[in-house]
Amino acid sequence: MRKISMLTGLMSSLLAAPAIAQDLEVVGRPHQGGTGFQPAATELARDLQWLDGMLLIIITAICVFVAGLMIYAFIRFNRRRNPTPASFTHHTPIEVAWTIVPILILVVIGAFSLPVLFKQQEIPEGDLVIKVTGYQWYWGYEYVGSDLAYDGYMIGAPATGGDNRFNADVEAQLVEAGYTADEWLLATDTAVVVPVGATVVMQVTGADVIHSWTIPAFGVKQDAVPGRIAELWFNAEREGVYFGQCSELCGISHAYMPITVKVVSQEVYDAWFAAAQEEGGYVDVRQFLANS
Ligand SMILES: [Cu+2]
Repeated sequence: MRKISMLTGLMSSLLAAPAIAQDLEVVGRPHQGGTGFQPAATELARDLQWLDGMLLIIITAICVFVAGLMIYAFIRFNRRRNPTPASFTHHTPIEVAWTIVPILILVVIGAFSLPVLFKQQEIPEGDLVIKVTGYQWYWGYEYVGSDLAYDGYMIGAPATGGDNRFNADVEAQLVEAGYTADEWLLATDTAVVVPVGATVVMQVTGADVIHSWTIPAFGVKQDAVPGRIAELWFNAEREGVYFGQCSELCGISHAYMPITVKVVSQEVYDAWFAAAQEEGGYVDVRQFLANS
């Protein structure tokens, strides 16, 4: 009997906190020595990565072909093997071929890349609209249609009591917030929190100079230009933590204004959003789940 109650107790505690943000897997982050893409978490990112792979095949074939022709010419037509060179200057069929073939290659590339570009640039109706403003050197977020607004600073930035350098205190703050020491320069004190499977539209602008908001695993990047609103959209398919960094040189602390996005289940998002609204600002997802 006791065993059963222990089991049910364990079960209910497991069920009560199935998605503690502490357990939110860090999905989108760079890796030491990594050369490939971060795992694609949106259709846009998958499309981009597929296109990259396809282009790599085409350019590799072209490089091999051109290098092969050159090696053949070096060997077949060097002064020793070919002491009296031909003296013609034009060869119409070859000239037509080397004009038409590259055009065809570009048309094929365009036929595959333009739809990918249009998919990024045609902004759908958002289930959630967030305005993001780049400042020297942090990001401000406003959940459009609500009062919820907060800023996101790098953990270790002056606003969090640091001086943009790594030290034991910064490490303690990172661990306290559920990150690891090597996520310094990526982790922020607040995060953009969005539901999984929702179409999120980001309205991107800058307050002082041009910044750029990006999440590589989502396949999105948009310049934040003062006086203009640009939009990007994504629909994250996987719960987790995703990192990005300001991608437009914006001043001395450009390297210290990263971006953190936490993708959570719709239920967690709804509860978090209500709590954050009540609180009048950002609520830490992990602490929120631990306390609820
Ligand atoms: Cu920047």
